[in-house]
Amino acid sequence: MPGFDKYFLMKEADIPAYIRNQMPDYFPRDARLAVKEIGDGNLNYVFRVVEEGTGKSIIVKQAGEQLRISAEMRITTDRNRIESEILLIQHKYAPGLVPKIFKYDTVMCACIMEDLSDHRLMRYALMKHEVFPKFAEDITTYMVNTLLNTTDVVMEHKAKKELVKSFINPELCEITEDLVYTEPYNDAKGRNIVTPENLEFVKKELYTDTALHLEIAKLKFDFMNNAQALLHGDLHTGSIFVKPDSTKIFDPEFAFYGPMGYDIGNVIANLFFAWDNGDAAGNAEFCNWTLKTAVEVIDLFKAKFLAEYKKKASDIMAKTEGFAEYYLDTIIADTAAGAGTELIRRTVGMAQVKDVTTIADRAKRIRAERINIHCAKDLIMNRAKFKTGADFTAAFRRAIDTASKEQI
Ligand code: SR1
Ligand code: MG
Repeated sequence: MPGFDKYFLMKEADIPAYIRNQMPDYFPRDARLAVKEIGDGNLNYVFRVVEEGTGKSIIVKQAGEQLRISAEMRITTDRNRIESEILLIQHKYAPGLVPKIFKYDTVMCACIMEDLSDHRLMRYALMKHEVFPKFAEDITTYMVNTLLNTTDVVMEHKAKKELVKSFINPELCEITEDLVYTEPYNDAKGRNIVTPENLEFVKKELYTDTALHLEIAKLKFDFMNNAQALLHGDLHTGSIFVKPDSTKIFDPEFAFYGPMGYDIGNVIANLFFAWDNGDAAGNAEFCNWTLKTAVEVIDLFKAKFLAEYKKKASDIMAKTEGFAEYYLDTIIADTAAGAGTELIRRTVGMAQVKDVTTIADRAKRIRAERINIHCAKDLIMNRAKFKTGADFTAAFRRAIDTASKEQI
């Protein structure tokens, strides 16, 4: 039996002994444990362990050295430490909105955490056109609390710099720098996935638009250099579990110090992907909910952020009259850009979203992709003009109008 004192990639059969090694008291000594690998992401292995008879359960998540999405891509297994440590911090700032971490193990690069199988992955629930009335409230509480509390506005500056240090995440950031801020505009590594019917459109709108390239270059360098807040770093609807009365945000292995609009923009873009799927199915009621929710996410974030800022700001200059509003304005502009870059990279890049890729009708899929790209360019090129939730959905509606007039 392995001693778990040297890293190896575990299989289902290794997990009962691993749990007994790490958490000997969690299950009775004679418990019969059923294990199933349930990982659905691009990177890691996730094992669900259930005690036969009682149904008591737990999750083991292990980082592999090779990525699931591509065996040629290798990234540090230290990402599991980053994920575990940020979840412990976020649990302090946003209790109830992240899974509980029981233990993490830097040898096997694995963490043991709360099983949230009574929740559903938000992307899949949205693809069934289910709505979650509490989502805007919960996600904005999570974002305001985890982001604002880790900035220089609130934190003592030397303590914040220590956090910046411990969340330096070069390899996962490089994935984002490549997949979000580079390849969608030039296919530099030949990894883009472009729907053939949209190839000419993508060449014109993305590969040869030099004004767009300049704005993306500015955003890429801001992403790499603006250590504003401790981000989740990959806040799409596949990183969120939901049930009607609960929201849990997980999988923050891309965490690092960056511009908070990156996280907020990801949430908005993924609501737009849900709209794409609902539109292709002709579900107007669901589509209205996605846009209403996008409006609420921006407007609630702004209101909660300002209220919390007034209570929590500790830096004497950050308390200068007008600074909070100025700072928030820059965050909303970054949010527009973050939504735009996510819309583009999930439409033409290597890592796409099932909301769009499962649209079976070709014409509807082409239309959805064009809506995303038109909206994205508006959000990026005019980012300083975006102030309210309604501004974001107005851009999306303009994109629908533009795409509807195009020949497909
Ligand atoms: C190579 S990893 C591809 C994507 O999956 C993750 O969830 C991130 O979004 C990353 O960009
Ligand atoms: Mg993930």
